[in-house]
Amino acid sequence: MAKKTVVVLGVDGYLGWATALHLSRAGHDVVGIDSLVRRRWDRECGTQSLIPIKSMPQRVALWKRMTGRTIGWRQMDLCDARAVTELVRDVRPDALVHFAEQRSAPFSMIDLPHAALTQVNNLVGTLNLLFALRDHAPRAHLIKLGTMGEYGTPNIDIEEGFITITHNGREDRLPFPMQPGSFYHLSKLHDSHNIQFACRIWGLRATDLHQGVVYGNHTEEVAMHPGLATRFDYDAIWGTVLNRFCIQAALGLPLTVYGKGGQTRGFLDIRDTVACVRLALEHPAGRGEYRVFNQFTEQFSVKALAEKVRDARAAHGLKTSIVHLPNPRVEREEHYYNAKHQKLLDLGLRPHYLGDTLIESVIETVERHATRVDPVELEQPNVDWRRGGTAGWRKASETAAPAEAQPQSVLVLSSSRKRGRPAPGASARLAQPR
Ligand code: NAD
Ligand code: USQ
Repeated sequence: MAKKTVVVLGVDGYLGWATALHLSRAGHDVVGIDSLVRRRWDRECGTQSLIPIKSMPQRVALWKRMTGRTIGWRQMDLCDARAVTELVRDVRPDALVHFAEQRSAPFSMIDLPHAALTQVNNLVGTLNLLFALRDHAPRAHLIKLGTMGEYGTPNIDIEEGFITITHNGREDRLPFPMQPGSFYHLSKLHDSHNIQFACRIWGLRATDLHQGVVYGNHTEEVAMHPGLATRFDYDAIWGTVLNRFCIQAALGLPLTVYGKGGQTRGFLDIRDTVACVRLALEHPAGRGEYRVFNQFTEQFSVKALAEKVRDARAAHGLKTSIVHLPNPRVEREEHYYNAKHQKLLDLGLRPHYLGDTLIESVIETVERHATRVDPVELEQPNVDWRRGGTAGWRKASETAAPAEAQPQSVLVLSSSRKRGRPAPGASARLAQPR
C-alpha cells in the first residue's frame, strides 16, 4: 500500500476525528482541517457531546505522544476560498476526505436562516474545494461524504448512484432519481451534482460515499485513550436514531419512534465508516471518474431498531418501553426499501453487523458520562418539518450559561450495576408522564 498525503476536512467531528486516526495509524500522512463551527452550533442549540472531547491541539498532541505519528492541524473555514486554495497549493494532497458540512436534518429545518446557512456552508465549501483542485491538484482524489438520504424512499430498488433506463426505445445510464427529505439532505444532492459536473468538465476524480446512518462511538484508535474520544451526539437535533435509542434505554426512558416507525434506512457501525473511507482512498477513482458507493451494511426500520434495543435490554431483565410520537418530519412511514451496497464489499469491506454487544457498549458509555445527559433532549423532538423550530430548541443562548456548566444527575438502568436512586431533581424529570 503506497503512503498517501490526505487532508481530512471536518477533523473535529464525530466521523472526521475517528477517520483521521485510522488513516494515520494505517501509515498515511494526515492533515486535519476544521473551522470548529460545530462547537459553536452546539452552544447555540444548548447541546453537547455525551462524551467530553478535548480541543484539537490536545488531541493531536496526545496522538503524537501515543503513536509517534503527526496529524497536521489547521483551523480553517472551507467557505474561505483563499484559505482553501492555499491549503491545496501548500499540501498538494493525494486525496481529500470531505466531512466538513452542517450535517443535521433537523437543524436545517429550524427556519430560513438555518436552511440557508446549511446550503451555503455545504455548497460553497465544496465549490471552493473543486476550484482549488482544478487549479492546484487536478490529480487528487476527492472522497466526499454524501448520504443515502439523497435517494429518498422510492418504490423501486436503489442502485449505487446510476440506473440504466430504457425510454422510447433508447437506453442510457443516468444518475438515479433523487428525492431528499430535508434542506440538509438536499444540500448533499446539490453537492453531488456539482462534483459530478466538475469531474466531467475538468477531469477531476471523485468518490461520493452515500452513507447511511452511523452508530457507535468506538474504533480501535479512539479506544486507545479517553483523551482520543470522538464526539457522541444524542439530542433531538444532532443525535442519530440508534445512538438515541441506546441512550434512552440506558436511562430507562421510552424509545421515541417517530410515527408508525416503518421508515427504513441503511445503517453502519462507525468502525465500518473508517474502513470504507480507507478502502476508497486506497482504491482511487480514475481520472475524470465520478463514482458513487452506497456506504451502509444493513437496513432496518426504525421500529425494528427500537425492538432490537428493547430485546437486548430484556435479555438482562430490564424493561424498556417504546412510544410512537407524532412524527415531526414529513417522510413515508411505511414503504418499500431495498438499496444496493455491493461496491465496498467488492473492495474488501468486512462489516461489523449490529449486535447486542454494540448496544451494551453504548450503554456502558452512557454510564460513564451520565452526569452530562440532559433527559429533556431525549424526550420530545424540537424541530418540526412543517412549522420549524418549536419552543425549546435554542436553550443555551437563552439561558446564557453554557451547557457544559450544567451537569444533570440521571439514573442509568444498567445490567452490570445495582440500580441506584436518582438525584431528586432527576427522578422528578424522568417520572413525568408523557
Ligand atoms: P459532525 O458535525 O460531527 O462533524 C462535521 C465537522 O465539520 C465539524 O467538526 C464542523 O466543525 C466541521 N465543519 C462544518 N462546516 C465547516 C466549514 N465550512 N469549514 C470547516 N469545517 C466545517 O458530523 P459527522 O457526524 O462527523 O458527519 C461528517 C460528515 O458525514 C457530514 O458531511 C455528514 O453529512 C456525513 N454523514 C454523517 C452521518 C452520520 O450518521 N453521522 C451519516 C451519513 C453522512
Ligand atoms: N427517528 C425516530 N426517532 C428519533 C430520531 C429519529 O424515529 O428519536 C427517525 C427519523 O424520523 C428518521 C430516521 O429515524 O426516519 C433517521 O433519523 P436520524 O436522525 O437518525 O437520521 P437523519 O436525519 O436521516 O440524518 C443522519 C445524519 C446525517 C446523515 C443521515 C444518513 O445526521 O448526517 O446524512 O443520517 S441517511 O439517513 O441515510 O440519509
